[in-house]
Amino acid sequence: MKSEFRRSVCPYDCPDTCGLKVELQEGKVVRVTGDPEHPFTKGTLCPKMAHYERTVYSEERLTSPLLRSGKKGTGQFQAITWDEAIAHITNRWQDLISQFGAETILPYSYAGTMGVVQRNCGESFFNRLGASRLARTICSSAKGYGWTSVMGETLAPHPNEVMKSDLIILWGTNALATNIHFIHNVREAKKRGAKVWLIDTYETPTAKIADKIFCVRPGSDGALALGIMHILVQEGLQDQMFLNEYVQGFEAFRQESLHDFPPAKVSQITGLEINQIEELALGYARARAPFISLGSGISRYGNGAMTVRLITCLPAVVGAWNKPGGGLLTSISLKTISTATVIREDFLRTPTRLVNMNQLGFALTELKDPPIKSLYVYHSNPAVIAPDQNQILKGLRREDLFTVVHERFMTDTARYADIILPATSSLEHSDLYRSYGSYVVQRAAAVIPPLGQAKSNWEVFQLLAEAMKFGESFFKQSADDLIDQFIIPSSSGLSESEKKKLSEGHPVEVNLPLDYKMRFQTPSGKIELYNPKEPAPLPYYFAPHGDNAPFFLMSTPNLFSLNSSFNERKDLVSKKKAAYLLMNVDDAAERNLQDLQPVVAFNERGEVNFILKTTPKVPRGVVVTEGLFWNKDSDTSSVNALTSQRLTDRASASTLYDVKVDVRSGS
Ligand SMILES: Nc1nc2c(c(=O)[nH]1)N[C@H]1C(S)=C(S)[C@@H](COP(=O)(O)OP(=O)(O)OC[C@H]3O[C@@H](n4cnc5c(=O)[nH]c(N)nc54)[C@H](O)[C@@H]3O)O[C@H]1N2
Ligand SMILES: Nc1nc2c(c(=O)[nH]1)N[C@H]1C(S)=C(S)[C@@H](COP(=O)(O)OP(=O)(O)OC[C@H]3O[C@@H](n4cnc5c(=O)[nH]c(N)nc54)[C@H](O)[C@@H]3O)O[C@H]1N2
Ligand code: SF4
Ligand SMILES: [Mo]
Repeated sequence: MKSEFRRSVCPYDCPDTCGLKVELQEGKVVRVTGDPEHPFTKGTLCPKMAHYERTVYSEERLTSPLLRSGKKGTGQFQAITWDEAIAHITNRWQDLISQFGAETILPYSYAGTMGVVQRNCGESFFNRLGASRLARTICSSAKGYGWTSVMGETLAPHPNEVMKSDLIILWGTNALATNIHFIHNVREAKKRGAKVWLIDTYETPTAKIADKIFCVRPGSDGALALGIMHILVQEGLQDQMFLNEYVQGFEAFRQESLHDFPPAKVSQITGLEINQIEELALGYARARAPFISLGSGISRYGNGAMTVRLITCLPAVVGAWNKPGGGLLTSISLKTISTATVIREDFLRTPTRLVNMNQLGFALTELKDPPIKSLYVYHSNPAVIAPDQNQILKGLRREDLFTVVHERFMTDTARYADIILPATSSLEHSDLYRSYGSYVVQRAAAVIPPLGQAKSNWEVFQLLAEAMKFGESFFKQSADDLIDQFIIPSSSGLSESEKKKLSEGHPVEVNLPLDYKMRFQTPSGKIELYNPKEPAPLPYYFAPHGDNAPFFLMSTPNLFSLNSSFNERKDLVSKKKAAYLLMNVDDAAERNLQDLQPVVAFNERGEVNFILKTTPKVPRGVVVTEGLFWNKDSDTSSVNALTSQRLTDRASASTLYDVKVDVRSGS
């Protein structure tokens, strides 16, 4: 049979943003492979996307609008038409607005798709409506804040930079699962002689490629960074020339921040041996071009933004920025593709209240003046991914809450909807993708028509805008018109030939100035160890929140799922096997818990069932579960029943790993 090939892009929330080659036969997708032309991902995919067609054509896809016909949460629905669904939603909203005002409506979205149009376009609609606004801070806002407080808007290193490094520190990143193409570069550096060190709270799958592993106590990395700098400055190993020329406030930092963090104290806080801390410090200082890849895990604590700020000081102290292969990569943010084009803050007539997405449980059960009477969820699954699940479910069960969910699958959140709208997959709509792990941009057109009656996020907001009689011509434009607005203006920084390449669906890598790593875009033009705009101008260490319970709980990503996505795929779910809880062998023995027995992890917020796996790879006092599961088929809770709505020190981000539990035998 004759095949046709189309280019597309992986839409998921993953730093790699792989280029895809989609093979079609008679209009049907038969195979999805990596696009060898993609400059960063070069033709390989992770196991999830290697069979994307199974997700796209899954029997579990929602293909028609649905109206609830049973009790909330039971998943009983009947099919209705789009006209009926839109009329039902907008009539109900008109009623609620006249009684409570538009702030009674709360949108909830995150990163089901990362395309700049489909991901962000809903905000224009809700701004125009005057609904409550959502602070979208679940993922990495505290990490971004910490980096920016030292480096301002400085461009992040290109991911190829790491290939020139001789010492790579993977710090709080399980990159073998979450950033596999960066790991290709790390492997290349290893071939050229680089050493790889891993700093994490347990021996993650990424330990396989590390030469050394440093297991720290959760939330203590800020103290470790101070300890490393304390030692290297004491040994006179700082790059004084670099500090004099390019860094603001080193003397004050040395005296105020560093002097109180000698190795013995740092050992007590972090749980590392003194000689391990010395090894880290001397190894880092003596490396020709040390490179740190910093994950977001460390930032999801009550001290998360400060931890990142402290770690970001390290490359400045050894002058790593001035060396090919040196530096620190948190994430890449291409400012020239600005989401403001589709968010349309100018549509907001008066400032509306901001509700934090990490406090959805509170918002649905306790918020007043006005209370939330309607929730509109799109490309997110808060019943699984957001902290303090039990309070969220309590809110979702409210009979007086009118919930609309726009989804591809019957997720745990969709089961609580009054109305479900079927969503397209990324192969059924067009979008523009920028990456947070590379400098590649790519435009993708729809490859197949929508399945059943599925519609894209933008198409639904257009219908809602029309029914609400919004007159702005903005809402009349197609997704492709919106994409053009990112690309065509000169502010996009794209050349004519790049625009042409994009319009033809090819990946385009944005050019960086040769000396970009040394262009420090801060108010002072220097790296700001001392930042006068911060409430604490010099960074310092303080402890995370914790809880009154014996084990820190790490609920980290799994290679075979992406947040709560891909749970529709039996082939991938079976690879994850079950929701395991990993525990140190000695901790288990002390509690008479056996390998592979059912256990319950619990704290004041909830209880979750797991299968215990005893292992030496997890240190004492820590338990680990990898991957987020749907509750769908049982009435138990999943891991976020244990996490908390507490926020980070700055940027009001999530504290998903700053949580403690106890564990008992289950049945
Ligand atoms: N396969 C797969 N890929 C994914 C995802 C997925 O779910 N599955 N999720 C995607 C998303 S949304 C994101 S944001 C990125 C995340 O990717 P990264 O930000 O690179 O982080 P992760 O790989 O999630 O790893 C977090 C790590 O932090 C560690 N950690 C937790 N607390 C601490 C601490 O206090 N100190 C130290 N040193 N380490 C700590 C955890 O043990 C874990 O190994 O990955 C994306 N890619
Ligand atoms: N305990 C714990 N909780 C976590 C994390 C953790 O490490 N531990 N990670 C956190 C992180 S980093 C993140 S980023 C969040 C992610 O949280 P979410 O962004 O909510 O991610 P997903 O679970 O992937 O859910 C996305 C949903 O969008 C749907 N979808 C996909 N494409 C489209 C589309 O085009 N339109 C519509 N309408 N729907 C679509 C998918 O079917 C899927 O159900 O989770 C967080 N939650
Ligand atoms: S999930 Fe990440 S690694 Fe997998 S195909 Fe998508 S972008 Fe690539
Ligand atoms: Mo994330």
